[in-house]
Amino acid sequence: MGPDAYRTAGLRESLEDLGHSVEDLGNLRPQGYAPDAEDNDLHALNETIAWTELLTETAESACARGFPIFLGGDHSLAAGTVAGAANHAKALGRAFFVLWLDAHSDFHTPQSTDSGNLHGTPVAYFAGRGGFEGFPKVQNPVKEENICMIGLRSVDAAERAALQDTKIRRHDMREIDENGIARPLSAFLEHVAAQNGMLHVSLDVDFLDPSVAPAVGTTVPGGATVREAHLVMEMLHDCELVTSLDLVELNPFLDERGRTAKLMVDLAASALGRRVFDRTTRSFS
Ligand code: 4U7
Ligand code: MN
Ligand code: MN
Ligand code: MN
Repeated sequence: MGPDAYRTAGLRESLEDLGHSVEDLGNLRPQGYAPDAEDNDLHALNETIAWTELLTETAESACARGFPIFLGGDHSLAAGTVAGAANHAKALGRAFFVLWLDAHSDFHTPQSTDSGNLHGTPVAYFAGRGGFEGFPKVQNPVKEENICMIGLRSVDAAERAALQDTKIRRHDMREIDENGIARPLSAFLEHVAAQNGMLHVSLDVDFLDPSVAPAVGTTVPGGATVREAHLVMEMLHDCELVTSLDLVELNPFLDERGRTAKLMVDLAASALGRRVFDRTTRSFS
């Protein structure tokens, strides 16, 4: 139901108001996957594998057509969208980067997850961690140092242990409270710009504080404010490095008169250029 909630909240109109031409490619649905084995502890394993295959192909071709915005749906979709966007960057000979805006690190493997929820695994998948039997092989794993997580406040012990051995950039809410959100983002964008990279942004609704974005199954208190989130999106537009975007984890059944969907649409509009006043500076340093 997520994609339709974004449509109802006026995603197309918001982007057209900014002068963009918008093509809605409609809803996807994978076909013909087998039922899961009885002894399997992972939720919707075969369906998620089928989604990953379909989305990897779809994302790669969509990246060649324009600036794709992938509407979820749960965050497991990023296994496919990021893998596909990475393939596209590789074909162009460009470096590829991911900004992960989320309360969670989503760095479980199918073996380490306690919940069996595959939406807690996509970063491990596209970073090339093993253990994803049955999933398509990741052709172009995203380099650890090219991944930046902002908004963290719920990281499971197994994820924390695995992340400790990586070069993934991690910024939790405490750091944002102390130093502001612009500082770690600027540092990462400098790094992307230095390599003339292509940047995929994955925005999980639960990056936001549940008081402003209640429509998500995995609320964690202490999230980003409306202004922190808009500032991130405004800086992302100004840097001119973003080439694809996920809007994920919206559950319209949990929304209050569409306000979470509307906020997510407004954030997408900020990322694509909406401003109150023109600014003369386009620098992010
Ligand atoms: B989301 C969790 F245990 N880590 O694995 C898990 F806390 O895409 C949550 O970021 C995963 O919303 C959340 O189930 C996945 C849990
Ligand atoms: Mn997530
Ligand atoms: Mn999350
Ligand atoms: Mn989730």
